[in-house]
Amino acid sequence: MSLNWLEIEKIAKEWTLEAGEKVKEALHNPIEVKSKSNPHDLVTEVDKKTEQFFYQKIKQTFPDHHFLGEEGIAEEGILQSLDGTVWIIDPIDGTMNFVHQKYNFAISVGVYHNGLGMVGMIYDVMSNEFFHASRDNGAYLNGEELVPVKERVLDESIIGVNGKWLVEERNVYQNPLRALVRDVRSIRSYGSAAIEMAYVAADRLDGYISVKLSPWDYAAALVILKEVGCVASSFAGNELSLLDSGTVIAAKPQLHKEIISSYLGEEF
Ligand code: 2AM
Ligand code: CA
Ligand code: CA
Ligand code: CA
Repeated sequence: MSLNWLEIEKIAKEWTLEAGEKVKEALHNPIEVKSKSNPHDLVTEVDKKTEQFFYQKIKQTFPDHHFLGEEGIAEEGILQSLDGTVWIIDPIDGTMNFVHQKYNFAISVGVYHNGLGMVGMIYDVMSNEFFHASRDNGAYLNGEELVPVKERVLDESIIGVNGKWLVEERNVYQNPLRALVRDVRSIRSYGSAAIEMAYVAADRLDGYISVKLSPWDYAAALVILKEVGCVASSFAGNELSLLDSGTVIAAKPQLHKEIISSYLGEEF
């Protein structure tokens, strides 16, 4: 990795820690909450301010870099291409947890160059766990290197999945997900896709599944997962798009293959 990328990684880390401090401070005051696409899809002033913080830092420091964030702060609007250097940021992943629990939420920062994941950071703000990786340079949790993951068979695996999807009758994946949940050892629902994927990388979960995520939910996680030998794709096994939303399965490679071939891989 060239010096340039080490610099970017260092700066990204500083900004992410600084943003985390601001988010922690914001929890001392009442937080205004609004709904977005549906009553359960929440956003707060803190989400927007945090995204604004990154956008301003990036524009000041790297005027030629591009920006994609969940809350649409960038004046360029929606990103059309992955050419050049692109920062893909979820200012708060797990907003419902942020609002209700004041715990279990993360800042997720991915830096891509011509579509390749170069740097990924997931900062679990309240538990002070900082996951980061840079391309071909390993993945780390609070500075300690994460080891390449070891496989676990499906019936001894714990996967992250949102239990709500198992009872939503209109969800086309309801039955395959129920079958999967029946067959694994157990499931967990932490409510932050970024944290759950970081947990896969750290061997706390064996896999994570979501019926709908967007690039800012997984941009950082993809960089981290790759460094420990995990894989991520759509349910159909296709590469995840950084410009579009869709299904996501992130897991240890053998488990990933098995879940796709035995449960999720067919077209629904
Ligand atoms: P968010 O908190 O940044 O919105 C919750 O199960 C996980 O799914 C969170 O990581 C959440 O990210 C993500 N998610 C993606 N799209 C969502 C949506 N439309 N509504 C709620 N959570 C969503
Ligand atoms: Ca959101
Ligand atoms: Ca998110
Ligand atoms: Ca978010």
